[in-house]
Amino acid sequence: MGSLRDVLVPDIGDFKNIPVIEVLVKPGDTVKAEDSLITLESDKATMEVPAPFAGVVKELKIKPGDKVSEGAAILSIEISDSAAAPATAAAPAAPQKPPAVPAPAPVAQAAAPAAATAPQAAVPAAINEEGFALAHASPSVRRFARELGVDLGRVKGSGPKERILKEDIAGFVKTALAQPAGGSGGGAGLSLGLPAWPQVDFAKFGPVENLPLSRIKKISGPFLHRNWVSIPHVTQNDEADITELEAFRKSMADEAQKQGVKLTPLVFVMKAVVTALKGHPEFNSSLAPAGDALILKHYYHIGVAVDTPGGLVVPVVRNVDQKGMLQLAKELGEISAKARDGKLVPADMQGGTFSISSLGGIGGTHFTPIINAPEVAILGVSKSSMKPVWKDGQFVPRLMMPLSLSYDHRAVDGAQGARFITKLSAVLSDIRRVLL
Ligand code: CAO
Repeated sequence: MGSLRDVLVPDIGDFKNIPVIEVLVKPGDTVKAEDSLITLESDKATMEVPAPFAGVVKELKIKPGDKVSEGAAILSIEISDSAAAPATAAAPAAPQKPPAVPAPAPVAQAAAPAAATAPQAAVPAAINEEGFALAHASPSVRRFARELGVDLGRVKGSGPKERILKEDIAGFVKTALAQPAGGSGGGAGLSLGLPAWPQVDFAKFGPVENLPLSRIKKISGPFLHRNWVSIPHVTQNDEADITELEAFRKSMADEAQKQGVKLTPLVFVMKAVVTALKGHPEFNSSLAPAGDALILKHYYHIGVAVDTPGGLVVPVVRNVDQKGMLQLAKELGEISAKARDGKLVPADMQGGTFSISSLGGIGGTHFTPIINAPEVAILGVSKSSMKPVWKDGQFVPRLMMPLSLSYDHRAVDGAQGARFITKLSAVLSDIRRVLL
């Protein structure tokens, strides 16, 4: 049987009646000298009271919310007789400074310079020191955050006055780990060093309603996010003069209809894209896993973004180079109907080498399509409109189709991007070029 000793609140400077915000131990816990026992928090600082000696916690004499000053008994610790030093054997009856109490470590809560935070070993690069220093958290919570490499500046506190608790850090890490690669919102912040996602109670500002994301959106969102943040996109815009093409398309409409297909501008764009890809094979490629080579593909499978009631899907039309316009129109009609009916199987969406996203049937001018990895480029098509174009010394009305080419700058240089879109425009301006 060892001896019981009270641990008292040590000299904490001029502070009096400081609230206890955390009790970090419970009866039965074995503590080592300098292990944190409780956390006190004044208006200006948060500090932890460490154990002055090792032993087993017997009885707590305070609870969170109590207010304490120097000399107040915090808890009693049983020290084994062999461990007790003769000079400190008797527990003081009256408040006094406990023997050999290490000074509590205050942590400033505002405007603290980064260097004010104590433990600096192995700080993960993603931690923003300034945000970490300013975060409202006790030293033990700070230590815990350091151990896990969590930037406190990005954790929302659920304690009183939004103080960050251990559970908040655990929750933050769990959320981040639950994110697919790249994550979303706050999760991505963990790996990208971004500030936490704003947590706003929108209902405070007006009526709101919760609309769950569709299954497709839930699945595709993280992939879109990954592609957007991990591929250095460049979007090159242009306008193709499709006046002649449109005249030809309209002249073919009846014939197409007789065959039960709808010959839309997109079919011509698909064919023109393949001609441009053949002249610029790096656009029909993927980066090798090591990032040191392009895998050029000698087949032309074009993914087409289809807007369905459930969300966006990208089925693939295969061997576009080997098919005529009417055949492509038929396949496009079939695959987009299958997509809208929610009947696509994974194989329908695999093996694409380049994608097209056409919003031409809806409207808008240019937009930035997101590359469909592991492809390296995607073409966005917007709604054609009549425009005055300067030609042969005068303005003439021409039907112009807006094009937006996003490409992965790791795989394709800007000059190549400009050449590709110029070639594509030229082919669309004179569709006979697909024959060359
Ligand atoms: N300029 C002007 N009109 C165009 C056009 C363009 N660039 N592209 C199509 N049109 C016209 C068509 O000629 C058709 O006109 P009519 O009804 O008068 O014949 C109309 O727009 C509708 O075309 P469509 O949508 O039926 O056919 P499509 O071949 O152009 O496109 C498909 C097929 C499946 C790609 C399309 O229906 C679709 O889903 N588009 C949306 C794709 C999308 O959401 N992309 C965004 C991805 S990023 O979130």
